[in-house]
Amino acid sequence: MGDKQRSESPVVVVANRLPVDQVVAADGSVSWTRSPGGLVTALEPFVAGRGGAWVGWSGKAGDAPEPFESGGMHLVPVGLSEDDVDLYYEGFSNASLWPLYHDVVEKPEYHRTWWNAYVQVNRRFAEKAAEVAAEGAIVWVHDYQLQLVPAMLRQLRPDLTIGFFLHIPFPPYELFTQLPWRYAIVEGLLGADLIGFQMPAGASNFVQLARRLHDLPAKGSTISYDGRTITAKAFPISIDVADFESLARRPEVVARAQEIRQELGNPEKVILGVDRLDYTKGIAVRLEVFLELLEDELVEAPSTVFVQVATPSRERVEHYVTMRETIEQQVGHINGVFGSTSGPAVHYFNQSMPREELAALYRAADVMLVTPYRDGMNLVAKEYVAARSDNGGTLVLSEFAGAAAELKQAYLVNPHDKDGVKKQLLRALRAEPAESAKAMKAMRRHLAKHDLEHWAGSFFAALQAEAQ
Ligand code: ADQ
Repeated sequence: MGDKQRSESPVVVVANRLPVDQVVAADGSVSWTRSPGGLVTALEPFVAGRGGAWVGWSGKAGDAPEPFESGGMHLVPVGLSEDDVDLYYEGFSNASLWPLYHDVVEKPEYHRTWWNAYVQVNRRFAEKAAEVAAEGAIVWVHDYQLQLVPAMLRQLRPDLTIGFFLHIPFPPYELFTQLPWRYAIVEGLLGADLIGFQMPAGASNFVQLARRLHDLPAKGSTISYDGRTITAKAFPISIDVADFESLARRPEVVARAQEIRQELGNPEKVILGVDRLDYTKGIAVRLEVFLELLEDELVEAPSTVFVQVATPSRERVEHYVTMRETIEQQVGHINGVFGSTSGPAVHYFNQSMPREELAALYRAADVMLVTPYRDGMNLVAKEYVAARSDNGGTLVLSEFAGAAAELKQAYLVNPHDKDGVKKQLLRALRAEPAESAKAMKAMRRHLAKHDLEHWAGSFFAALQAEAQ
């Protein structure tokens, strides 16, 4: 079985999650539906139809289901126990690494039990990948949950070409070195031939670490280690621009956008926020700024409304529970003071929404507020621009989101500077349509060329070049 699988997969993706969600019916039968995420769309063409495999967790604790075929891909589940989910996923990945890599916006916790689980689970992923990869295969490992996999995999299978992409920021030396297991993480990543980051700063932070922490010779974007040359480079991720744009152009989506404005009471201005409910996203600062603008009578409700959609996320991690309470209190306060019988000032939805509804919201919004304290890229900003084929709307964007390096015509803000955010939000609300259309057009031109296919294609090409 192992040998048969081995010869079958010349391309292997390794990610925390499989590209499908498990659905258990009332009668206990199990089926799988394709997950809506963009990553699947981006990687599918490189994996499907070539006998490619995808190694990942099903999203449910328990034994790993048997490997199966789906969408032309060989899917290889990795099992996580309840404890693994607690310690490896919610613990080390989401309560140690996530805050550390996002500028310690919240204080990271370091626990040896979490780390031990991280090592064990990473080994499990590496072993599965080693089983399914063909001789000389290309393996692409994803994200902060699996940073030890490259070195573990190389040890098991030195014949492979290994790429790694980090979807979140990579912190500077001064922050990273807090980590009690800093050497092991850097060594884990150095198992790859190519390490991709969202931003050039992440790549250079990593090269600096290799040099300063491990005393390795490094020049530009390359590091010499263990008789190999490793490249650390930026590959800014994007979205399927054409697909999102055509969704947003559908007559029913355009009609829904109008309907949304009606349902909101035909306000003059609609401000929109769309995020995973995460403390890195700066949702609270938006609410504070909106409250101050109302108090200062610089905006008025309900002629101006703020719609915030926040998908529930990591609900068992403590920081997320307290943050949600804070946000809900803020919304309650603003609506208590500034709401009226004709409607609230803030429309808050703690829900996930279908893509069609998101696209309609983007088209209904005059101002899109994207204010993360730190964000690898932020795809919401790119989705907003892709949705605005009418060249309408304005984007207020944190300079600490990776997207700010590309969407330069946005109203850029420092989310730590409330006066600055207030000023830019007001400018965006009062922008001349001709001026904002010009900015939107320029951002759309950039995105048209830098889409998801461009991202995945350039990473694969660079990885294939390493294989030669
Ligand atoms: P995230 O932190 O999850 O991603 P982001 O890039 O904004 O952040 O992607 C969020 C996705 O979820 C978007 O596609 C958005 O449409 C969707 N979404 C958000 N709220 C939703 C809702 N209420 N209902 C339905 N869908 C919703 C991580 C990194 C980012 C990086 C990406 C990709 O933190 O910096 O851009 O990976 O690499």
